[in-house]
Amino acid sequence: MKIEGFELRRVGLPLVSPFRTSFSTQTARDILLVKAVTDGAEGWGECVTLGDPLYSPEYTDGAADIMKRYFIPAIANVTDATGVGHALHKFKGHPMAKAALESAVLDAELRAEGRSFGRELGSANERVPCGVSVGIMDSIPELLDAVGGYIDEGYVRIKLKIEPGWDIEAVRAVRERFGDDVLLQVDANTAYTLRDARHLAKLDDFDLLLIEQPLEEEDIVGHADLAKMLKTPICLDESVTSAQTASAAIRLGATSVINIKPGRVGGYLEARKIHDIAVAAGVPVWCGGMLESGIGRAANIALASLPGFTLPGDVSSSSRFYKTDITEPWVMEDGHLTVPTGPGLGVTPIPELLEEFTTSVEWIAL
Ligand code: OSB
Ligand code: MG
Repeated sequence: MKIEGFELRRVGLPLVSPFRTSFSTQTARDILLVKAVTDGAEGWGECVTLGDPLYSPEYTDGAADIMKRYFIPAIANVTDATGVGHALHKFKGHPMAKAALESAVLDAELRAEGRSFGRELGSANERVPCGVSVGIMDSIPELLDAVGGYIDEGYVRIKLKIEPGWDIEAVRAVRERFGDDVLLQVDANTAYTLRDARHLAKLDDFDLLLIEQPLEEEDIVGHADLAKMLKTPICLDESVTSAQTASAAIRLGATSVINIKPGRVGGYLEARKIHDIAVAAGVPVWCGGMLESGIGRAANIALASLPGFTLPGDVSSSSRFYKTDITEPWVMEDGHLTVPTGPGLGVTPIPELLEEFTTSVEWIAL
């Protein structure tokens, strides 16, 4: 396969409601879409960076810059998706930018060969269960309304974003209203320190599936210490940036569940590696999300259908975040989404919608 060039396109999508986490409040998504044009087929990748470096060090303008300045020139002679990772390995960091390019090339390769993402990655299920990530709200009644709405829609697992001042009482209120059968977990996005261990141990009363990333990204040993003080299982998100850090975190006892986000670890091929390592270690995994459009969502659904993904992921309907998606919308049925089986991602942007939401386009010829 010969790569002829890449189109970098920015797409602005308003969110259906503000999404507040311990690190920011988002009201819209400024998506960087990558299209690989090859002599075989075209392929799509979604760069999952946020606009500001508040979740991880990457941010969208920086990702576009490094793609143009370093990554795209470095993959000019690459002939398949595995070659992308090899050619970019020497460059430090920027996993989300690397992942977007690799995904676009992988999609082009698979479309040209008529194979699906799911088949390529090792899909074991035709459908995946859907979880939903619920932002921090202004009040408990507002939270209960939101959670009730998601449960009515059929989501099989609820994740509450937490931060100091919005944690124990929020969880207690949701348990009291919706009962003990709801699969419930929390995500702190690094908002606590080890000094909060006794406070966080109060979550042990609520039979949570897990607490996601309570401490700082670099603090693997702190998470291992915290794990000894909590009954609630610890699940790392931000800290797991590669198969290597995943192995280290498992070995140190810092994580007993892993959130696999393909962008955060440099792509779907590295994500599969982490899945394989976790399965070998008996560690359950689930697929994280980054408010993806229909493009990134398609790939995540395929990944989430691998056998080790035994917990519901942050894999939701398009309508969770967007009134209008740029692909055919992903619609949950009976709490599940169906894994796409068409060539590559199995979906493409709808040209009129893509046009409508595009804010800029650049073509980089190779
Ligand atoms: O920590 O999982 C996270 C969104 C942006 C950045 C970080 C996170 C999230 C989510 C949303 O929780 C998950 C989704 O896309 O459904
Ligand atoms: Mg998280």
